[in-house]
Amino acid sequence: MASSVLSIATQCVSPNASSLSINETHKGKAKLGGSTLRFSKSSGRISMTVAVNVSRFEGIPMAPPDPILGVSEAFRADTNDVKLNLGVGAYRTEELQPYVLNVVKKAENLMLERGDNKEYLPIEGLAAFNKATAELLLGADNPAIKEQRVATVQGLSGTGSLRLGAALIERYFPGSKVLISAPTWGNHKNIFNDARVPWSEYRYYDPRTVGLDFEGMIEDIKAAPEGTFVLLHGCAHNPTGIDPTPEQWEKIADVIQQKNHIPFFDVAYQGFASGSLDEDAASVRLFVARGMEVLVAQSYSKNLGLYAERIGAMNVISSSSESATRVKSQLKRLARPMYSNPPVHGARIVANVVGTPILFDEWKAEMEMMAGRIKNVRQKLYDSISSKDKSGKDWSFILKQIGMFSYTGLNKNQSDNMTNKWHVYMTKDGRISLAGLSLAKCEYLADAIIDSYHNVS
Ligand code: PLA
Repeated sequence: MASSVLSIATQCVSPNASSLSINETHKGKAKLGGSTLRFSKSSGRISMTVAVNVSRFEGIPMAPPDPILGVSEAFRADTNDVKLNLGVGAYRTEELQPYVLNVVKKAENLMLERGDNKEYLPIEGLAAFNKATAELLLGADNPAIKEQRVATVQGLSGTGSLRLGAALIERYFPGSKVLISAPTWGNHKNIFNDARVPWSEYRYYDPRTVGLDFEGMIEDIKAAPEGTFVLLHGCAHNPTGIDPTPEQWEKIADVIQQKNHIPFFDVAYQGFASGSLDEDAASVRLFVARGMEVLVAQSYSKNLGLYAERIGAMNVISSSSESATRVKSQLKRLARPMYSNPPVHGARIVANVVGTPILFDEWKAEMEMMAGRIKNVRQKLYDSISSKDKSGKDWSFILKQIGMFSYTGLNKNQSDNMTNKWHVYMTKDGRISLAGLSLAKCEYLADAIIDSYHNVS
């Protein structure tokens, strides 16, 4: 335990008042309850201090629990058997168990057989991974790759890659703002705040239509000062599950191009929205095909189930290979003092899966299986709610949303009721992760939602 020193006496009236010898400098110590008295004396002056057990960190307040990962902590503490964790977006099997993809196990076996070493990676990460990840994102025959206009640096999954992108903006675009959707994944604001990049919001979700506020989105992007970074969810918008249509993406690209803005894509669910890697990357590819310069953060947490491996990438697609080379050098410069170089294990898994045709095909099948299971529970949840709820409320938005989540429209009190009464753990913005739901639990969840929606204001 650290002690802090409280000075209780600095001077004695007479040197003789002290029981300590006064002829020399003297230091002593005595116990008083839980505290320690320290004496020191020199030149006839005795000072006595008390070390009390008070932390030097007394001034640091308690942080609130994380709005998403804190939900998992609360879930773990609940001892009721009916509990259901629909907080974090992590895929579970129908038995509600975590799932390690078969292709991941196969890739890991390959790695063991080869006896890969544990040397440091270069600052930019594993070359085979960086190549694979850019190709997966843009398509292997994309001219931007052929012309070497893509700067790719392996990142610490989606979050770390976004953070690296934010650091690049902070350093080389001082004062520039990032526009983020309202609402968005909660951590986006933290990432830009911590990187000291100012941000504001553009309209995205319309609670009246439970759909996209497309007009509002376009107006807000138009109104932003030229050269603003616009953060876009590549697919499966989190938390709303509402994506622009291909026609709307074209219009979004038009405005961003007209205003000379810089699109910054967060691609955390490639393959998980539609089940197709190519379809889910269509938004990014559309911007790149127009010759626009684009930032893209990628994550393999969801589509390869590599949550804990922290594997992703930061890509900057530039208009020239020279500037891509310079940007890459600066991304490395930013990474070096932050975490030096990234971890190798997940990078090797991705490189092996993407680079081995048999594994690649198997991965696509497993991804379709996962996306399919989520679609099935989405349908079953909708069927259960709409057959049980006789109020006439239209629940069809559940079916219109895509990806891992359903944005239920439940407010904070109603979400609290879901947890406190029904042991259903979810974020307070009304988002539920369908990836954590089984067909067997849909009826129960439907009862919980109907009760919370109708009986709690
Ligand atoms: N971007 C978006 C839009 C996300 O939803 C998430 C994860 C990430 C990036 C980052 O994930 P990564 O760092 O693991 O690659 N969102 C989760 C988990 C699944 C979380 O909050 O960290 C979620 O429950 O929203």
